[in-house]
Amino acid sequence: MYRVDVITLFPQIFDGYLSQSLLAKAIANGLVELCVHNLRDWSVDLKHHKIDDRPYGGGPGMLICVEPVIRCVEAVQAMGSIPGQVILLTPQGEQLRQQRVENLAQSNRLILLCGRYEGFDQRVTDILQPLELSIGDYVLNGGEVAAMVLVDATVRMIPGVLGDEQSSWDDSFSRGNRLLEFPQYTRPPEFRGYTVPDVLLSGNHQEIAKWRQQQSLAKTELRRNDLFDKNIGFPTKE
Ligand code: 6GU
Repeated sequence: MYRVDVITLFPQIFDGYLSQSLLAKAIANGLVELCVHNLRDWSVDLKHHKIDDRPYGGGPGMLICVEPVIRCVEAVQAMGSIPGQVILLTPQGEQLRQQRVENLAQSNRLILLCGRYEGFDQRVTDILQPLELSIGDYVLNGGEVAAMVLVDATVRMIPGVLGDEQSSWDDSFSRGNRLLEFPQYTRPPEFRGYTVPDVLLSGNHQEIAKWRQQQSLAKTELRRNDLFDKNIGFPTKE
């Protein structure tokens, strides 16, 4: 059983995502357990359930206080048999790539801390020493969407979640493949003058495989030449 805990100030954001088919099925099949926790429940301010405050030294925005976060993470860790890998979603983190996703899918428990842009008191990271992850070089209003991206990418790599296990390892960006995908077609053979390439209708499997490989290579070279030469977790070009 793979367990994911999400700590957020906006737990409702995850409702729709949790009922999404692949994840819902993985949960129903007992492969994954996903628990969402409201950080506000661990506020030390009993009256207003406040969890943020103004930064020392001044500046705009509010920071999430260290105490409710640590109390919450410790309580959530105690809910499972292992403490799990704590992950802080922040635009200042390591950019998420497939290699990291595959590595996280081999863990058994993740605890995802969703921040807001102004962020947390520095002592949250000092104490928890979380793995800090970002999903790209743009700013989101909070870590929730990034957490969903991480869960989505990770859960599909857990054995048994996808019908055909091979299919996740064949994807673009997977360890087994470093090329973009070739174009695919289904019926009808012609629509508004747009036709299916003849080779795909030829029945010649060797030629089809060759064509697909060429298409993948050409598309990757054109769109993502960086995949060939940057160290982003792919095997190097032959
Ligand atoms: Cl993880 N959080 C926020 N707030 N913005 C982001 C991000 C995370 N990753 C990219 N942008």
